[in-house]
Order: sequence, then C-alpha cells, then structure tokens
Amino acid sequence: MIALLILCITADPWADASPAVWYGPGAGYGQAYYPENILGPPDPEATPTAPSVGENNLLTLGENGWVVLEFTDNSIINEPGVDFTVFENVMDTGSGYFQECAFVEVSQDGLYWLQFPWNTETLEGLAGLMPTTGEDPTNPAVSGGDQFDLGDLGLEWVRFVRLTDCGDAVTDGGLFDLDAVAAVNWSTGIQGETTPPSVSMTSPFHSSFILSTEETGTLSCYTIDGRMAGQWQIGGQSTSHTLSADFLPTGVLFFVLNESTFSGVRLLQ
Ligand SMILES: [Ca+2]
Ligand SMILES: [Ca+2]
Ligand SMILES: [Ca+2]
Ligand SMILES: [Ca+2]
Repeated sequence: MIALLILCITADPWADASPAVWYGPGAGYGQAYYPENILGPPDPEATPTAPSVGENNLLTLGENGWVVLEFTDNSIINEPGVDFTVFENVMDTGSGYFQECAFVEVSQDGLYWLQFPWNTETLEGLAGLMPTTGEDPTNPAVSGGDQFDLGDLGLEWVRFVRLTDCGDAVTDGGLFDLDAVAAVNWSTGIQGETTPPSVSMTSPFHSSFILSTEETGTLSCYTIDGRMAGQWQIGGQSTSHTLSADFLPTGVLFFVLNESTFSGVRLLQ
C-alpha cells in the first residue's frame, strides 16, 4: 500500500516577511521579537480600551524609523473598497484616541513606492489613527485599524507595504508601534513579473525636466503631505517631453502619470 502525502500549502491574508527595517531614535521595544511580532494577524486580545501591549505583539519604529512588510504567499489586490488594514495599538481613552502615526506606502517590487496622500489637519491617510477591535481583521466593517484602498493610487495589486514613523511631521502621541498588516482583498500566490516603470524622468529640481514615456495623459506631482504641487498634460507625437518645474517645492515629491500607471517616483533633493 502506498501512502500518499498530500502537502496543502495554504496562503494567508497576513504579511509574511520583513525584508528591511531601519530603527529611529527611541526604538528598541519589540526588537527581540522582530519580525514575528509584526507578521501574522494582529493581537486577537486587543480592544479599543485595552489595546495590544507586549513586545511579542508590537514593534516600535522610533522617530522617522521605517519597516517593510512583504507578502510572499499572497498579493493584496484592488477590489471595490478597502483592500488592506494596518493595525497599531491605538487606545480609546474615553476622551479621544491616543494616536501615534506612520506614513503608508505600497509597492509591487519593493523598489518603486507610492505613498497614500494624507491630510495635515485630520491626519486621514496615515496609519495609527483607529483602534483595533479584536474582531475579524480581514473584515473592515468590524476590524477597526487604518484602512487603505489601492484604487486611490491607481494600483491593481501590491506585495509590499512600508510604514514610516511620522517623526515631527505631525502632532501625535509619540512613536508608532506596528502590530500587523492584514490583506482584505487578496489572491493566493504572487502576481507575475513586476511591471517595469514605463516612465523615465530627469531630476525635477532644475527649472525644467524631461519626461520620457509613450503614454499620454496627466502627470501629477504631490508633496509628502499629499498636496498637489504641479500637473502637466502629456501628449502629442513625441515621447520626450520637456516640462517646466521651477515652481515645484523642494523636498520629497512623488509623481503619478495617469491614475492607472504604476510609475511612482520619489526624489530627494
Ligand atoms: Ca500572507
Ligand atoms: Ca502606540
Ligand atoms: Ca480597493
Ligand atoms: Ca503583532
């Protein structure tokens, strides 16, 4: 009799690996348990008034610190509504939420990143705003946490999420403590070859820059806090476009050509 061993390899909606981390000042909490403490589901014991504690559940990034999460057995995909949720140990104090915030970026290949725009007054668009309920982390109707829609960035799928402590960029409670990232809409396995960027661009920190692409549409430029800094119409016969840039602010900028084009570029001066 021949026994057949059937290996069932199942995918899960949680982040599976952390290929990169950089700790800022004030970090330390949870490092002994990294990366397991930020992979898998959020702390099931967490509630809004008794949020997650414990270094086996949480990783503090430190001022301006960042961490990359990778999905290796599944991809987050864009379906109607929320596609993934970030869980921090936000606390409902009774008079409001104790919030420690992070910027949220996503990537298909871990090289090119797009950041979710955020509002400097409401902080909407950051992670670290909403408490974890302890209910099903993959159901945004009940899970709590901070919820993101890939459609807002024109992306159909991603495999990487990067969280960066906001440092002094916002007024919040302190240092961001990551619990978990859960996919809401996801497919098993990973997507095919990464789509290479279809756009190349010279530095925009001169009075003009050159954009090379065969696409037509609208090129938009955003500052790190989500404000639109510039917009150009791209079209005509030529694939090389010289665009005026002398009005752009300095600092971190990112560019989106059309809503559906994965071509985000972050440039530091
Ligand atoms: Ca997974
Ligand atoms: Ca916290
Ligand atoms: Ca979506
Ligand atoms: Ca955790």
